[in-house]
Amino acid sequence: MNKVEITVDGGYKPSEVKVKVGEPVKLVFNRISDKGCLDQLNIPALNVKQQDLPLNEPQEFELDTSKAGEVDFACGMNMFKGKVVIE
Ligand SMILES: [Cu+2]
Repeated sequence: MNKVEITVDGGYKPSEVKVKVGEPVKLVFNRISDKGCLDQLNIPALNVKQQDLPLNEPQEFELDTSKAGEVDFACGMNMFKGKVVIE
């Protein structure tokens, strides 16, 4: 299982990630600062809604990479955005 780390620090770093179709991937969101309004996470495609991201406690989400496409994610208020491109 490949882990794709996304650091949450006043935004998503990186805000765009590419993975391969069929590659087993876990998204790991690690919030390291209180900047912005990024303490909650939405990943609609994974039914993740208003999920809390505790500071410095990486949260893992298994990604379905069986089909090409894009998986969007955003903060709890849908202000900060990012995406995973499956290709
Ligand atoms: Cu927000």
